Amino acid sequence: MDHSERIKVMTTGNNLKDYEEAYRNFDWKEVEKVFSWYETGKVNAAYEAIDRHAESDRRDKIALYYSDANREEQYTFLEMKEKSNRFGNVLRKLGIKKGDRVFIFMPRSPELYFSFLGAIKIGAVVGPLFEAFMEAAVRDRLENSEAVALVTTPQLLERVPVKELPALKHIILVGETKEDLGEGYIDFHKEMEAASPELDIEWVDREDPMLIHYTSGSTGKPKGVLHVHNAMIQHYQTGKWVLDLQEDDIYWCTADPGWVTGTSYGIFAPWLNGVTNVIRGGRFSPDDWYHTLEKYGVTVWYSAPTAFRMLMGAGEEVAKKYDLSRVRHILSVGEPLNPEVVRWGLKVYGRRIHDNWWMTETGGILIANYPCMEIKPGSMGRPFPGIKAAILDDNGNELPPYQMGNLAIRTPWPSMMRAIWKNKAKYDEYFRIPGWYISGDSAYMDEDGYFWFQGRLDDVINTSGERIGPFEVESKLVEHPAVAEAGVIGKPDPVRGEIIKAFISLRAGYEPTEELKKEIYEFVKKGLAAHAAPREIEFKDKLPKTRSGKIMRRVLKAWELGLPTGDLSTMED
Ligand code: 6R9
Repeated sequence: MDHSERIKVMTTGNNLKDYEEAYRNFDWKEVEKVFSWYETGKVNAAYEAIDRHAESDRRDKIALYYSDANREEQYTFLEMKEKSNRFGNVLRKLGIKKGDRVFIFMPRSPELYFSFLGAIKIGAVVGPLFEAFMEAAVRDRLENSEAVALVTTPQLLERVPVKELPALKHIILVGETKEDLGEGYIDFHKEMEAASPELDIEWVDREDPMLIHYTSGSTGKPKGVLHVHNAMIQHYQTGKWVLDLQEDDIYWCTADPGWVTGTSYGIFAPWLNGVTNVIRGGRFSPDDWYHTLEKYGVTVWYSAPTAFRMLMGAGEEVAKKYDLSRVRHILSVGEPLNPEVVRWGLKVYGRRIHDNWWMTETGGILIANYPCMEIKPGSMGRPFPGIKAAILDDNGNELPPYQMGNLAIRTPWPSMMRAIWKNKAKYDEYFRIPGWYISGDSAYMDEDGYFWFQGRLDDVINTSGERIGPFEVESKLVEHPAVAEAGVIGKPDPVRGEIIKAFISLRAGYEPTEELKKEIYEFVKKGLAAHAAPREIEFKDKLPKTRSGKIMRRVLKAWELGLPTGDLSTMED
């Protein structure tokens, strides 16, 4: 059986054997043959995602349906090619070249996607940032990456401390500005109009950098996870076998490109597969989302447990108001997907929600429930063909079924991160057991080879699918004049997965009042990001600490959950 036939086998029918056969016979090299660069040796992921289709029968096919409260637009593959070409030329005119970091800090809009693709086309390294970030978060990321250009809006510019960022030379503003901002500021629309729709693509090496996503660890500042053009191999194939993308699909991934899901599966997977992609801007509301599904006739829908739980919370009646009959396949990532949500989805949407597992660092889906197999609600599924997953003990020994340990992946795979920006030591930590990538998640495998998530092994908090490093929040908290010390944990929450809870000891002279809690909450919200602000605050006279002075978040968590505190031998008196 050749490779393309196997593709068919994975996506249709309902047969575990299809998966097992694909798993046995799979070879990433076969996937490469889909792309022109297999023959030319010249690669550019944005070319493969857009131009390849614009130069084929798909040229007039809708690539992007964009809408928000004020806009409703559509673009064909040919139009996407020309728009991104124009933006590539805008950057080139500024002298931006291969390897330069170009960051994008703005809400979802067609301009965001033109910028993203255009920057990649000239070989720049793109860094997308959530619009929710406040000044400190923006500064850390632009500083660490030494970004030379930033695409943003006049409104968000207030949160960019331009004077503190010597490397940042160009700011491209999308939207009207009241006054002329002077040197270094460029008007996006004016420049786009003046630019040519033809572009000499920067052909790069498959291992050349393409994308940085910042993500949180348990200590220190956020880490810049670097991905290369080669990742598209994985985006393409997981798009076929996990998202089940087919020619006539209307696909909607609800994630923002500030999150890796919004790039790997909000940009690359659908477009590499030549599929029509829906982008809905604005905030979540059940009516808005169901309306979006109905209006575009979405067939494949990729979202996250938090959203599904909120939809469940809104009730069946809301869903019943809309025609969701076109939806064929539903997927979820980001946190554990509760079996209850899967059952509810089956009842209300008539479809099972397919959970899958991966991380910013892995670049693409590694473990999934496939459309060709029965899913086990509560399980993340089985490894993607070409991927070996295992549960290891701390010495790197593979553990038998049902034993909990480190969820690990055999290295390498196409979309694996290639570096943590300017932090080799952090990068190496993931690969401390030779031949393996250590995820930081704990899990077990059952006798059928399905993986079951158990928890994070570090203190990283997962609130509404977003990774928050407790250290970043604690650092912000102690900037508040009333806060002496702070320890931050994730507290289980039925809708958000976890919420951020802060334990705070106050400086002398401050009273532990409700007003102060509100004030501290607002302080973090304004200084860092709304999603990083502690929804719960508890004042303590003293925080549990190790003798070396580290706040013992594990003890705070045990207190919170009423669990035994475990080994306290390292705790100070
Ligand atoms: C894509 C993405 C990664 C962390 C990961 C794990 C958690 C992701 C999950 C899941 C349980 C799933 N996670 N998928 N936990 N079941 N299906 O989410 O990337 O933001 O880097 O988060 O999210 O803890 O280690 P990222």
